[in-house]
Amino acid sequence: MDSVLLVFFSSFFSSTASAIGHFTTECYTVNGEDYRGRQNQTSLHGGKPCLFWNETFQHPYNTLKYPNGEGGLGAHNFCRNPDGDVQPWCYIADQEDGTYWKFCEIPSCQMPGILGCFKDNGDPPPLSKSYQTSQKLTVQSCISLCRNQRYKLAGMEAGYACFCGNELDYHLHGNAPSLECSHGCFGDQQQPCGGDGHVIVFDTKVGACGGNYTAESAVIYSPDFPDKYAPGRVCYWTIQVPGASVILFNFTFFNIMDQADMVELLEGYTSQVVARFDGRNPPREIVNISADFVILYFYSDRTNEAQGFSMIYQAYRGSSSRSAEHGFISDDDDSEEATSTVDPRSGSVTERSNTSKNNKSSQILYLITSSPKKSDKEMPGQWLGRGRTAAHNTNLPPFPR
Ligand SMILES: *[C@@H]1O[C@H](CO)[C@@H](O)[C@H](O)[C@H]1NC(C)=O
Ligand SMILES: *[C@@H]1O[C@H](CO)[C@@H](O)[C@H](O)[C@H]1NC(C)=O
Ligand SMILES: *[C@@H]1O[C@H](CO)[C@@H](O)[C@H](O)[C@H]1NC(C)=O
Ligand SMILES: *[C@@H]1O[C@H](CO)[C@@H](O)[C@H](O)[C@H]1NC(C)=O
Ligand SMILES: *[C@@H]1O[C@H](CO)[C@@H](O)[C@H](O)[C@H]1NC(C)=O
Ligand SMILES: *[C@@H]1O[C@H](CO)[C@@H](O)[C@H](O)[C@H]1NC(C)=O
Ligand SMILES: *[C@@H]1O[C@H](CO)[C@@H](O)[C@H](O)[C@H]1NC(C)=O
Ligand SMILES: [Ca+2]
Repeated sequence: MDSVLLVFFSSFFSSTASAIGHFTTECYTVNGEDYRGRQNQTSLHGGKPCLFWNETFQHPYNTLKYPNGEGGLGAHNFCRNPDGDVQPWCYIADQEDGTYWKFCEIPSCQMPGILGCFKDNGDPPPLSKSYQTSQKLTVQSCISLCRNQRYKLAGMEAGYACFCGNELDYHLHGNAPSLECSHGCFGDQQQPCGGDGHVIVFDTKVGACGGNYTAESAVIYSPDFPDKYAPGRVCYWTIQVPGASVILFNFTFFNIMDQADMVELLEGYTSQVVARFDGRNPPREIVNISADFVILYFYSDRTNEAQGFSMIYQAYRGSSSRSAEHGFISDDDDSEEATSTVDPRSGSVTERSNTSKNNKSSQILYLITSSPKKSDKEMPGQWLGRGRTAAHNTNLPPFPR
């Protein structure tokens, strides 16, 4: 299953190489509110040209009203999602039918974990194992339903229908443009829940509270993502990549408002906390940890929930950052002793890893050293301004646009 997904992802996101990982998408949120790419027409094939945000003063979203780059607006005409709609969009020159904005079909903007949008003519349905409808459907309510029944895939259709299954016949059910799946969920109009005769399919790992990762690269989402994380969540994920000497962690989206909720990265064998993030201390750069085993920990208290985070990690072997650029893991050579001395400047972490200790993993007692209570008092870092997503959605009015 994982290899099927990997093949799918790598063929889907094959256009450009990113600084980290093989996920070359420009979007890590389900609705592309984090899209900061440069597509300036509503579709690459025969789309309408987008208007410049610094010239759309007849409409609610423009650079006079949002002069500080809120929602990614600026003196450009790139597709954006400043109001938390289901997809990035832009204003277009007025049409005769009264249309003055359009969703953008952006191939490079697809949250990892979405397998795609597929046609469903019902015979057979793309995901056939379990089926439910709900007037309060959200992406995560469907994913949770399927995950709790141990299915690997969850599909949403027409805003209120949820399907579960383990396999999807990509050939039988053609891939459709994401626009066809941009019907708002009945339980949250900002999330896409498929369309008429179209099902949007997610990996049920999205938004799970914990998990075990061994791939050299993957994306991990906060619990309940893309919904807000629930109160009282305590989750941990193990990231253990045999043969790795360095694992890099890039938080591509981070929206945690309060100081009690937090994310930690722990060295796997010692359970030593190497990085801690919360509302006042969001991640500002990539975290390098020289180890082959890291624990990601999340805690939320009983108030003030937020959307959480998405994080991509990439493991490397080799002893310099130069070789790290090319050093994808080959799993048969674990004789090399890791002697990585990653530059300890600016918040990065230097740790020795010992590949001969790999077998400890199966016996390790997951001991989270910093209990939430303890952490309240020893909060590192200082107030340096909000995380890049903190101002998002909160001060922008909803419709009309
Ligand atoms: C982290 O990931 C984002 C999204 O892929 C990317 O734009 C950014 O450049 C990465 N950060 C670094 C330092 O590579
Ligand atoms: C869109 O961007 C491309 C490349 O940057 C540019 O050549 C083109 O003129 C732009 N189109 C519009 C409508 O601004
Ligand atoms: C808007 O921005 C574009 C690109 O920076 C610029 O060419 C144009 O003159 C600007 N329009 C106004 C009204 O300032
Ligand atoms: C991860 O592995 C641990 C230890 O083997 C196991 O107890 C736990 O259930 C696993 N978690 C998941 C989500 O598979
Ligand atoms: C983290 O590792 C990357 C790749 O090895 C390197 O480019 C970057 O400079 C490192 N960052 C720090 C702060 O050492
Ligand atoms: C690695 O672990 C082995 C066995 O636990 C130990 O003998 C060796 O000194 C360790 N090497 C390093 C670099 O820590
Ligand atoms: C690690 O575990 C594997 C299988 O679990 C075993 O074959 C191997 O001998 C172990 N290696 C060490 C160094 O204990
Ligand atoms: Ca909280």
